[in-house]
Amino acid sequence: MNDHSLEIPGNLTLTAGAGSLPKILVESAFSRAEIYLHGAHVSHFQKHGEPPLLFMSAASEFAAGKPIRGGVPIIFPWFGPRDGHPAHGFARTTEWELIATAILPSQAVQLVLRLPSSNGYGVEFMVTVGDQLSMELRVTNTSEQPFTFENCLHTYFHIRSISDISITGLSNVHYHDNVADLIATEGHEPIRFEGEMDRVYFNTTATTEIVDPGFGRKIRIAKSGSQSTVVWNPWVAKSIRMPDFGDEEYVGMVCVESGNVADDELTLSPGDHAVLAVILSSESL
Ligand code: TA6
Repeated sequence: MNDHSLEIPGNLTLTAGAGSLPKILVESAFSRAEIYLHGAHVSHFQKHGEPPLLFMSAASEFAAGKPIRGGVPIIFPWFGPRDGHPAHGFARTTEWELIATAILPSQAVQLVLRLPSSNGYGVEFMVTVGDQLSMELRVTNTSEQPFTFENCLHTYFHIRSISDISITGLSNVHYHDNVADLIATEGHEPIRFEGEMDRVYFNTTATTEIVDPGFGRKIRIAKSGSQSTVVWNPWVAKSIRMPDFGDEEYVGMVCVESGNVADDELTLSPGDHAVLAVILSSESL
């Protein structure tokens, strides 16, 4: 367990969460959040008076070596499957260390977690909980060799109904469709869902928005240090195949993920660093 001296009474406390995994509870003037040391995983964020912004599966595991199904999984140092290794890398199933906490002049609560690593790179994750949820994943190459990696904040959003939402901001962007296994270009209309969707949009720094009439809100996903946006909903068949995800839970979630994956992978020279930043905000429709 981390040093309780980093706690901020009334704003940031360490407790035992699901599966007795160490969890950080954050209360800001605007919102509340929960972050597990397991995977430095933001599992909850909710502005006062709004529905939760993030989806969390009721069937999620909370156990050593297992990814949490929902919230914001940190995908590093690779995205997707890799023979003989866990899909989406090991950062999300590693126990991170809480190394700093602060209350900002804006009254937002900020915390920094570090990935214990001696593999020639340093990884820190800064979370700022206020009226918005800001996250920054900083990777530094501490070795003498170039370091190539993928990263992604694989965010699960809480929505009222997948059939009613639309996503804007990706018009005319090329993407790889992992369902149909083809390359295509997004049209001009907002993205809507009628089945499983698993698309990796390339070369895009665009801010995207989820328009959710069911909850009467628009969620904005602004990013920097990211060339890829992934849009995913498992729909029925894949939901049934996922043991840590309810068969019907696909209705109330959508993933809009920000990172650098596949052809957008990053290579750092010795001593260089890269910061992937995402700012999540919401407003009434
Ligand atoms: O982000 C889309 C994706 O790569 C999908 O293909 C699906 O596998 C999803 O991630 C979840 O992956 P996980 O390893 O968390 O089950």
